[in-house]
Amino acid sequence: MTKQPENEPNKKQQQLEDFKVDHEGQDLTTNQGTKVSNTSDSLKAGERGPTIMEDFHFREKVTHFDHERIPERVVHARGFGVHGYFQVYEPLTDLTKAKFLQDPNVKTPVFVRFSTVVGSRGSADTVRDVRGFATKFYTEEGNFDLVGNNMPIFFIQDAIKFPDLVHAIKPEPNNEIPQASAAHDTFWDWVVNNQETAHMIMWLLSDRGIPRSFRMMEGFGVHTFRLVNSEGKARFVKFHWKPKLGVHSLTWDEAQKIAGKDPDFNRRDLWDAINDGEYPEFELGLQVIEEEQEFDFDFDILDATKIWPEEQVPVKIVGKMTLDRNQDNFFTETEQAAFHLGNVVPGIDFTNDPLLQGRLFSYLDTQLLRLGGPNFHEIPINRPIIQYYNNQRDGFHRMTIDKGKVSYFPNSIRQNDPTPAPGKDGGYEHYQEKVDGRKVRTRSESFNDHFSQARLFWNSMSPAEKKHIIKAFYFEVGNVKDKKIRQKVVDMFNQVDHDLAKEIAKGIGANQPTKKNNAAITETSPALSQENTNKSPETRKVAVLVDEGFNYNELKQIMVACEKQHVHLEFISKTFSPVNSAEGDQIEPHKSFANSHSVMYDALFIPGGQHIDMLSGYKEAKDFVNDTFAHAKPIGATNEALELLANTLVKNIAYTNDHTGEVYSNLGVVTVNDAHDLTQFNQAFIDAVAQHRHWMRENHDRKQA
Ligand code: HDE
Repeated sequence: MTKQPENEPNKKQQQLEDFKVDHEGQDLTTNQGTKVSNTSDSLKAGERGPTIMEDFHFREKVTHFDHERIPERVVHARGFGVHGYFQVYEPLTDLTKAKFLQDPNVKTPVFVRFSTVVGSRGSADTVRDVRGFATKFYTEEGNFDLVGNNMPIFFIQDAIKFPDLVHAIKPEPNNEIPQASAAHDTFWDWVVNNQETAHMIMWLLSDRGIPRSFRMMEGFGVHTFRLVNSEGKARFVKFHWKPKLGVHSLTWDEAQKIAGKDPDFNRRDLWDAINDGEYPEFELGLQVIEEEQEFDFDFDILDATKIWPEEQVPVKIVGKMTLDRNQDNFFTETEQAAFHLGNVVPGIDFTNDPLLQGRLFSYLDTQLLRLGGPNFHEIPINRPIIQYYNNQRDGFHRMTIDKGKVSYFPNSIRQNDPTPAPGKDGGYEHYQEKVDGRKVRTRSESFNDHFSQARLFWNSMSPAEKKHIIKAFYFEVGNVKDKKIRQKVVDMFNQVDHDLAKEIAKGIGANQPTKKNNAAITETSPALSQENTNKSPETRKVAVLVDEGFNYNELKQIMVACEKQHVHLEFISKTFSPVNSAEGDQIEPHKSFANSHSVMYDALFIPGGQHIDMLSGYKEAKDFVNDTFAHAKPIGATNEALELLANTLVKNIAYTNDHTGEVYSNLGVVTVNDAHDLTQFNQAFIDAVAQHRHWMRENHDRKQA
C-alpha cells in the first residue's frame, strides 16, 4: 500500500473547489445574503404573541428545511463516495482509442460510489447483499461511468425483468419487512420461478455477500462491452477491479452483530483508511475476446448470468485506481452523484447483451425524478471536467448561462456551432455492428443453461466456503414461511449439486431431493475462491485488552512490529480512564468495553502482566476471546495472558502453556510463555493476521467454554 499525498492538480478537485464554501468566521445571512440578527426566536407580535407572516427569515429557513430531502435511489440507496485517480500502466492503443487509456503519466480523476442494493438509505452496511461499485472517470473526452457490482454476474438476463426482481427482493409491500437484505417468501418465490438466478444466488449466499471492507472486494462491469481502437477494430471486453488488499469477508454472525453495533462499519472503514493516508488501491483488469472467437465458448458471451472463467480468458492488469480523498459533503457528492452506463467515451462501446441494453435506458431516466429535472449534469459532482456545448436549454435548475440567440441546429446565424465532430476529430461514432433480425420477444437458446456455472462456482469453493453457503441457505430460505417454496428451492439447487441440495433440505425441513444428473461440470475455477486471494496484514485492526498492571515492555514490542507492517492496534479497557502498566507507563484506551466489541476487529492481542487477574474477572474480556475465536480470527497472547485463555473456547485447541519461551502457533492462536523478547512471537502473530481467517477453527467453536 503506497502512501502518496496527491500533490498534482486534479482537475475535478479544482473544479469542485469553485463550489465549496467555508462558513468559518462568517456572519449568518439569509440565502439572499442579508445578515441575520437572531435565528433562535421567530418574529412575534408581543413576547407571548403569535408568529407573524412578515418573518422572512423564519419562512425561508423552515421552507428550505421542509424540502431538504430528495427521493432515495430505487436500488443502491445506501452508498458512500470517495475521490481518487486512475492511471493506466502502459498505452492500450492496440485495444482502444480511449484517450485516458493511452498515457501512463495521465492521472484521470475518479469518483467512486460503493453501495448496498436492497436496503434504504439509513440501513446497515453489513447486510447480506450485492455491493455496488460505480466509478465515474472524469476524462479529457468526457465522463466514462463504469457502473459495476462486486459480483461478476447478475440475477437476470433481460432488463425487462428488473422491476419484478426488485419488487420481489425489496421489503414485502404490505409491511415493509424485512429491511436491508433480500425478502424471504417473495424473493425466494421469484427465484424458484426464474431459474436463471441460480448462479447469482450462489454468489450472493457465498462470503462475497458480506465483504469485510469496500477496500477488500472486487468490482466487475458485469456486461460484455466493446473496446474499439483507432483503426476501428473492435473486441469484446469485461472490466474487473482487483483490490490490492485481496478479497475478504465477514462471517455471517459478525455481519449480523455489526449491523447493530456499528451500522456504518464499511463506510467508516473507508473514511478512516483515507483519512489515515492508507489509500485503497484497485487494479483495472481486462478480459478480452476477439470478435472471431464470439462463439468459441460453451456459454453465450452476451449472457450476463455467465462469467468468463479467468483460467479460460485471463485477466490482463492494465492500470490502477487510487482512492485518496474523502468527500466534503455527503449530500452534494455521494447523494447527488448520477451514474449512467451510457456515459462512454470514444473507444468504449456496447454489445447486444439485453441486460446492458435495458440499463442504458434506466439510468438517465431515474435521475430525472431523483434529481428533479434534466439538468443534473450541471451538479458539481456530475460535471465533466471539460465544458459541454449543445443546444439543450432550460428546465428546472438550469445554471449555465448560454449566450446568444441560437439554440437549434442546423443554423446559419452561428455557422452551425456547436458543430458535430466526425470520428477523426473525436466525435463518438457507434461501432457499426451488423444487425439483422425479426422483431421477436424471445430469448436466444444459447442463454438456456442456468446451472453449469453455478456448479462451477460450487466446485471451486473451499470446504469452509461451502459450509458458509449452506448456512446462508439455512438462514435465508429458513425464513421463508411457505413450505412449498422451500421445497422448490431444494429441487432447484439439486440441479446445481445433489449434495448441496441434500444439505439445504436437512436444514430447512424439506424433503430430500431425488438424485438427478447435475450439470456435467467437474472443473473448478481457482480464481473464484477467496482462499486464493492476496493475503496481507496491512491495515488490519487488532484489539488489545489492557488493564492496570499490564506489561508495557510486551505491548511496546508488538506496537513497533505492527506499525512497521501497517497493522493498527486499539487499546480497549473497562473504562476510558488512563491505564498504568506494571512499569509505570501510562496509556489511554481508545475504546471501553461499552463501545467496542470483538466483531469490530480483525484480531485480538492480550499482553501479559498482572492485569490478567482483573481481566479474567470481566465477562466482556472472556466474550472478546470467545467471539474472536468463534469467528476464526487470530488471537495472540503472551505470558500471563495464557491464563485468560484457559477459561475460553481457545481451550478447545492446543496452545502452549509450557515455559520454554517457544512460540506456538495453532489455527491462528499464537502463544508464548516465559518470553521477554517477542520478535519471533510478533512475526508469527502478524503472519496469522495476514491469513485473516483460520476457518478450521469453525469445527471447534461449538464446544462450550
Ligand atoms: Fe443498476 N440501477 N440496474 N445494476 N445499478 C441503478 O440508477 C438497473 C444492474 C448498479 O452508486 C439505478 O441512479 C436496471 C447491474 C449500481 O449511484 C437504476 C438493471 C449492475 C448502481 C438502475 C440494473 C448494476 C445502480 C437506481 C437491470 C452491475 C448505483 C439509482 C438491467 C453491473 C449507482 C440510479 C450509484 C443503480 C437500473 C442492473 C449496478 C434504477 C434496469 C447488472 C452500482 O437506474
